[in-house]
Amino acid sequence: MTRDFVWGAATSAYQIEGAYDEDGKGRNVWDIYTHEPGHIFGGHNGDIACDHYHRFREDVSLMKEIGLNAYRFSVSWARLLPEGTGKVNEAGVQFYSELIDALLENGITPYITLHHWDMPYALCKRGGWMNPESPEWLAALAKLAAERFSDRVAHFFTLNEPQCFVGLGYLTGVHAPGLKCPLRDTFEMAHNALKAHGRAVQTLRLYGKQPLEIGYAPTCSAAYPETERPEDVEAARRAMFALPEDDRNWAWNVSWWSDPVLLGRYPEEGLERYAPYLPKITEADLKLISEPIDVYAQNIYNGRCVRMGIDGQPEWVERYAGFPRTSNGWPVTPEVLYWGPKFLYERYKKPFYITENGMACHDVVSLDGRVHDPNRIDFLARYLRELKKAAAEIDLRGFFQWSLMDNFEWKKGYSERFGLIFVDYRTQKRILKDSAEWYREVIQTDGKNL
Ligand code: IFM
Repeated sequence: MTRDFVWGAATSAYQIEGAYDEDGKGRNVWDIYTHEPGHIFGGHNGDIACDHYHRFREDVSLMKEIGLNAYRFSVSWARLLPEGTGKVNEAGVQFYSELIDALLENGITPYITLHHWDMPYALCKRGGWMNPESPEWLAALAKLAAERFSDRVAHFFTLNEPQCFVGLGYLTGVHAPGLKCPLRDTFEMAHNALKAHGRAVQTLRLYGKQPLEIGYAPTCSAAYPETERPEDVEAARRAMFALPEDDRNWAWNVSWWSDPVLLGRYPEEGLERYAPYLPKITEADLKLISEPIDVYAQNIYNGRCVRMGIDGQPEWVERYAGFPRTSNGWPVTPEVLYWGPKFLYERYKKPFYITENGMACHDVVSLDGRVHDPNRIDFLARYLRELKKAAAEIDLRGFFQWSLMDNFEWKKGYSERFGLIFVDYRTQKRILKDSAEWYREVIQTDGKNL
């Protein structure tokens, strides 16, 4: 890795902060959704979560102990703007201000994500992403963040995984706000969310108090080739940017979410195939959506192996019985951290970050009082070796492990643990897992020990 490669870890507001109704915070869609019965494993919610709102100083000390260069966190929109726009909640501003100061005092660079799924409920009631004003709503949050934080924070991401907050929130309805909308509505929401990204970029630039590095962080399941034969590589490249076969799964694709942002146009194939569902898309919209950004990122956890079929079409390679999986059932496919960044960089030619990668394990506190997580160490070592190969070929800026600490894993509640830090939710006691100690060495040696 280059000397200035950024080694970090990531979290999001709803998943760790708790304090869901304290100090003037407004409700967001997750506060409402988790309080309705039947949605979340065990009836869990983020009311207290990791109580990071009250314990952030301890958490920053632990980040320092791990040796993190950087910490990526999201701001809770409704903590800053309880109604989504308008009146500012000064207590919320103060919380993030103190967090930022604590990070800087400990030599940890803050990276802010503006929106990680927790839209204020007041905005959801006004139609959420269906409302044509929604791009202006995100711009209001961006303005506040720029005005109040960008004197000390130079790195911002606009949206985290829009695939999920549109696809899971409004299409399959398994995430907040839990709606099953017609396909055409979800395409309109996606278009508005992309416009919101563009407005956030413009606003951050306008009000930023220093030159900012601004990026966008969608997610993907990457395709990787079965062999390095040029035909298989080409098959994987094509599969990586192809549209899902089933229109009901349309949100799970790379090109629809990234081509407009980085190339200034929706993919031609999608414009044809989705024509019956599409809102009016103007040149002005595309100009806004493709407002230049500095860096591009993806959250990549796994993917699928592809070969070129005898018919000249990419075909999926079946997984063998007993294929390695994480505790939440996701396949372990380290190759995605080489081929994913490489394919994305080839197409979009932007300096690149991995903004999330990591695994869920059923971690426990052992008799010796420690948390031994050899599976996570093995997982990260395999994935980071692949990323190191990519770093030798593309402009790769950093890696953020998901997650800094165990936290509220959406539909799965607290049943899945992704952290480098174990959290006992009964006592809020934190324990560094073995993987945190291991990650410290990776950071100290700049990946040479991988
Ligand atoms: O916990 C989530 C995160 O909020 C978004 N990306 C995937 C993670 C693991 O599911």
